[in-house]
Amino acid sequence: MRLEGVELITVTLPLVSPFRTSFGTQTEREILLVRAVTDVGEGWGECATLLDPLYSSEYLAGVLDVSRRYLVPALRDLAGVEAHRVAPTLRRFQGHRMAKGALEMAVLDAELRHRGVSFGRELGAVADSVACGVSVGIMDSVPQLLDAVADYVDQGYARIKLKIEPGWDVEPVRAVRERFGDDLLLQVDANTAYGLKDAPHLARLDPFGLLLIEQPLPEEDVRGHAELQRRITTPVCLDESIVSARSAADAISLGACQVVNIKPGRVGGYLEARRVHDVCAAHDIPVWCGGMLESGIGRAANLALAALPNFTLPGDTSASDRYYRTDLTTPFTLDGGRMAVPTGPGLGVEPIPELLTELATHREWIAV
Ligand code: OSB
Ligand code: MG
Repeated sequence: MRLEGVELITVTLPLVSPFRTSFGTQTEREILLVRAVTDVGEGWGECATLLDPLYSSEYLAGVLDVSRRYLVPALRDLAGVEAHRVAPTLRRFQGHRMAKGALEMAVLDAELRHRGVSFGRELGAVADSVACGVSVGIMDSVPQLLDAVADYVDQGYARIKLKIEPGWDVEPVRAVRERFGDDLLLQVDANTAYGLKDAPHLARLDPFGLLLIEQPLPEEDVRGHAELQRRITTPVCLDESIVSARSAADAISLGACQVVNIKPGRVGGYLEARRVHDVCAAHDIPVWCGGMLESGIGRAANLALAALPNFTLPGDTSASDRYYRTDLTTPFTLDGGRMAVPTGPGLGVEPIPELLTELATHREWIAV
């Protein structure tokens, strides 16, 4: 397969409601799509990066810069481009996993479409649908939160994740438990907002029977998570700290997590995400698929990944209408709390061309 060039396309989509986390409030999503053009056809990727470096060190303008300056040119050295050669070829450039992952995804999509194989089949999916959860942002008041959760529960979401931060943790969790009962699958995500000094406070979440607490401490504080886990009974789950299969193995060996959130962009792509899955499975550590407010392009691939056998907890793979009034693909919908894994070649979906023409804020062709 020969790579002829890559188009980087940005699209700004308004979110149906503001999404507040401990690191900021988003009212829209600047989506970066990658279109790989090869001699055997096209493929699509979606980059996980946010606009600003608040969740990870990557940011949209940085991804565009490193892609045009280093990553895409490096793929010129490949005689034949194959998805499994992309990560090794880009390895000498440090970091920039989300940028690399999006390129690999686009090349993989092109390759799989050509071979007539779906992402799910290629990655090792064992289910044709997956249970879906939803990530609920920090709200201005508890009544407002309860209304939002009630709406998601009515829609059938199989699990609720509450974003927390100091000042918005025990009370919202208590209120949701009181209103919806102990059977609701419930978990929280702090996005690094606490310190080890907060262990006694976080232990106050213990009585609520949460599935897990996600990334309470800073990204690099893996040992801190291990220490915290000795002081609280809620299982610790890592998100930001897990950047590769190796870092997952290290965190598990240290006792820093009992559960892992796998986001393909954060670990450099779907092929590494599968290795994270395999490492966790070998250690009996359950995983679930995180989300980065993706459009239907990223969602399609995330659903394929979430169908692997060790994805035993519902993920943040929510329906299109939880994020956007108009998705870039045919919308994904919930059916009994589950979503179908796409079965067509490659991702099984593509961006609606007229929507891209109408909504693209930047289009850049990089010839190879
Ligand atoms: O920490 O999981 C996170 C969104 C953006 C950045 C980080 C996170 C999130 C979410 C939303 O929680 C997940 C989704 O529904 O896509
Ligand atoms: Mg998270």
